[in-house]
Amino acid sequence: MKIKKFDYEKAYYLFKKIRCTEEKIIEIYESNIIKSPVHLSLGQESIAVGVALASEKKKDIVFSNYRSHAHFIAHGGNFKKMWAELFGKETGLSSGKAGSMHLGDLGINFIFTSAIVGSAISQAVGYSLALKMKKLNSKVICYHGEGAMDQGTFWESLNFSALKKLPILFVCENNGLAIYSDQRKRMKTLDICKKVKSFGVHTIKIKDNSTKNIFQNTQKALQRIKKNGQPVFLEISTYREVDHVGINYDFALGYRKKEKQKMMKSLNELKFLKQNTKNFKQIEKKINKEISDALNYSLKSNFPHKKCIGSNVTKE
Ligand SMILES: Cc1ncc(C[n+]2csc(CCOP(=O)(O)OP(=O)(O)O)c2C)c(N)n1
Repeated sequence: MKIKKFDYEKAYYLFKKIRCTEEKIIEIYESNIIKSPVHLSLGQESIAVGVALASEKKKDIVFSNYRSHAHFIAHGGNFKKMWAELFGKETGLSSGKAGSMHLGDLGINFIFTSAIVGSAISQAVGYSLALKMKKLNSKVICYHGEGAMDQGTFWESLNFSALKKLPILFVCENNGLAIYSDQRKRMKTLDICKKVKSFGVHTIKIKDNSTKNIFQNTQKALQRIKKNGQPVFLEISTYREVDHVGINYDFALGYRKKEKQKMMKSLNELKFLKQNTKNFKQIEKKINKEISDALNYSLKSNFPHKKCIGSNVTKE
């Protein structure tokens, strides 16, 4: 695996594209043009960007979950088709029948996601077993929340990956919340890495929101996997800015306080990346064009014909 240098321009481009995409979703959501619930990644972008930049595009296999816009964009999924999928159009990733919670693009090995918490973890481990058995020189990257670790399947899968020495990177995005339930109300032991280590898996914990730090640690983790073919677990502390599902702030619900410093983390990181990017104006222009092209494409596309509902047929 070639050692890569952190590329500020690429990081700014991806980070800004994720934020602009989700801000556009918020802007138009009330018009009902988006046909599915959305789980936004605002606040968590640095993880997707750092991990994706360190990964080997089209070689690594990516498993994500219903909160996948950031992962999908950072790993280079088909952007127009993603938008068309949100609009429920036949040109979408799943012909408009799956929506935001089920994104996927096999062209970049981004496996279709699911709303069932933790379901992708055992699939990801299974995929890494197949890679090993077929002696394919590739790795699996599996994004999940700390809430998914409340599922037994996580621990069974982790144990199996350690036992069989599988080439898989677990990326735990720890935002401390499972819907409205705080990690402290769900776990007796909060030290996630300590628990994972006891299964014989190497762990790396990242507490800050630095895209560069996440990139460097992911690169280290992937090199380690490549060298000794054993799983690595990355836990990254992060912050979810808006409601679990939907576009609104949820502080009025009273289960968490609005913490200004945490709310600003992502925007401060974006500012930092911009300060280190010479061509930021060109990049912003490019992103605006990509978004307006994707919106036009999706608006002009047709809804799937009703004969196609409930079948694999995508065209009438
Ligand atoms: C098997 C299953 N149990 C419960 C749910 C309801 N549910 C949806 S999201 C969620 C919280 C998951 O939290 P986490 O894994 O930390 O991810 P985050 O939403 O914070 O990104 C739960 C319990 C579900 N979708 N699937």
